[in-house]
Amino acid sequence: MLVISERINGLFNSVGRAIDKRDARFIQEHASYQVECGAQALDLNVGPGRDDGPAAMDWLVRTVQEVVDLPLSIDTPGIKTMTAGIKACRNRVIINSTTAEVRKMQALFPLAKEHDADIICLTMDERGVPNDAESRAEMAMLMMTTAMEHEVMPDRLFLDPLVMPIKAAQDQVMKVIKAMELFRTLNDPAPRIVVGLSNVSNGAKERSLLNRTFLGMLLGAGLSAAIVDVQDPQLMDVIKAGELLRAEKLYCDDFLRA
Ligand code: THG
Repeated sequence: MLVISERINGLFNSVGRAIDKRDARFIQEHASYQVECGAQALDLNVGPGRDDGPAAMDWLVRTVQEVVDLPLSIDTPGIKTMTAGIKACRNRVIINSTTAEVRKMQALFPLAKEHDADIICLTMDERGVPNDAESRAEMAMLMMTTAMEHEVMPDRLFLDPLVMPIKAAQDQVMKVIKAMELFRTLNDPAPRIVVGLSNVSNGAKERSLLNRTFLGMLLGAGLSAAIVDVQDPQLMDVIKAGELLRAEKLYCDDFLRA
């Protein structure tokens, strides 16, 4: 499973402040720490509601890639901010993300093609996130076919069924699992699937417990990648155990340290 760190995100106050002050040292230490914790890619998000989005993302990408060689997941809904991030990026790029909105697909699939990037496809459109699994699968299919029209092959996509907070939408949690089952029938080999795991526990108590329990369920349903809190050691242990149970890693008694 591809482990993507969620932590280089302006939503976190310390990171938001560091981006505002262009504090390269803070960001670089924080980014290196994500790698030490086991991150295999870093999600970069400058945070919502800033008027310097493209400049901030350009700076963030340049600053992080001075110390980290991993793929960078450029996380923004803004097409200008996305373009600035991709242009600055010498590491491998994951575009996070397009939606099923025509305007976004027309802008972002050509960028994915041009920069040989992976791209995350959120199963939502201008009307928002559908509240059933079938509509999510329909949108996934639309994004897969539109991507192919732009010569972006299915193996470059990650489908994202959009995890909702259990506190606000408890009935949506199992629909994500259902959507994943449908996604896996859309292509052969099955499309890759990614989630933002911590969404599920947003505003809830016992966040780590909810996150890691849900992660176990998602691993059983065929998850390929996840944006997670790599600074949570118990969560990272669930990933290691899950990789063994899915026979992606060879069993040994010392598997937590191996
Ligand atoms: N899918 C994709 N990308 C995503 C998401 C997704 N990117 C963003 C998000 N969801 C995944 N990343 C996070 C990052 C932080 C939190 C949750 C998901 C989080 N942050 C604290 C909070 O809001 O309570 C921040 C507060 C703090 O601790 O300072 O929970 O679904 N493709």
